Amino acid sequence: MEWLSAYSAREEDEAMLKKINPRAAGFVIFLFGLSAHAAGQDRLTGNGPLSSMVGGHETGADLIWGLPAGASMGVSGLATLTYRLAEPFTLERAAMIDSVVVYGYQQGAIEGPTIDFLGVELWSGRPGDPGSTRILGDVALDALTDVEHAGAYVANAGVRFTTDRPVYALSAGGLDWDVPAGSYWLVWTMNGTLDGGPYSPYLGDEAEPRLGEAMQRVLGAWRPARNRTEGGVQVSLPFDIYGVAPCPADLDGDGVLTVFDYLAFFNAFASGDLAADCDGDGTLTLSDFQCYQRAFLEGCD
Ligand SMILES: [Ca+2]
Ligand SMILES: [Ca+2]
Repeated sequence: MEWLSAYSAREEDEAMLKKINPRAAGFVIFLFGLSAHAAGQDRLTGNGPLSSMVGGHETGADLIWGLPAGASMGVSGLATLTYRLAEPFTLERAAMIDSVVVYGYQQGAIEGPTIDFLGVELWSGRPGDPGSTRILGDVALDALTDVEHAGAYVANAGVRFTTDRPVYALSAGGLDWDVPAGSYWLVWTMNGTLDGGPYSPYLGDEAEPRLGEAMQRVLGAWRPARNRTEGGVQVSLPFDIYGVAPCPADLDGDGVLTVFDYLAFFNAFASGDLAADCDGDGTLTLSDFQCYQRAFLEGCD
């Protein structure tokens, strides 16, 4: 199967895809299906990628800038001041959410992680809106089960060498949140042992932040999470949600797997619809064909 690995790079995937007509793509799916292996926890949804400057730091780590120059580098989620952060997400299919991962940093955490508390909740709508309520979880309870360096540093715009703001991936595991398909909001709050923050970095490229819908609760009131304390733009915060969808390949939602699910996948892929982003990396590549074929073969739990 050496020829398969030759097509592992994303650019090559895309170059190859341009040459594939739908009939040939079906054949490719068949071939890739043979090499599929069973998957465990799937990334159900999320926001990202965490860094668009992969390897952009002088150490070779990934880089995240506060943008534009002079803006805040992150958004505070400090639990002791009852700050909270929130991001919306949609589940296309019913799922059991096992864990959520959010990202945080504190300036000066050069000897290891200093964030030691993570509270998470699932909300029915945008926090602060009339009718939006907490469904599951409790931000007052510590749900932090794992802290890992995310391989990225936050820095001021244009700076590539500072290492005093390492970004940590904060996991809240073992949630067992059983939720139907629908739209939700993830709410979280953090504490750390250093002064200042913890802050969540926000998404962006080398020039500007990615506009988003993130919310921040400050002094008891929800407001848009922004890249400046005063003014600025509403940003987008990185997070990942992992779990198991009992019938992940059922794209038309009728509860069984048929050729129409394949057609739905092809149509979504052909039209650039991220419903076909089976591996959840935010782009449509050959990897998504492999992922979908695997999901189809695994069927419904
Ligand atoms: Ca179906
Ligand atoms: Ca993908």
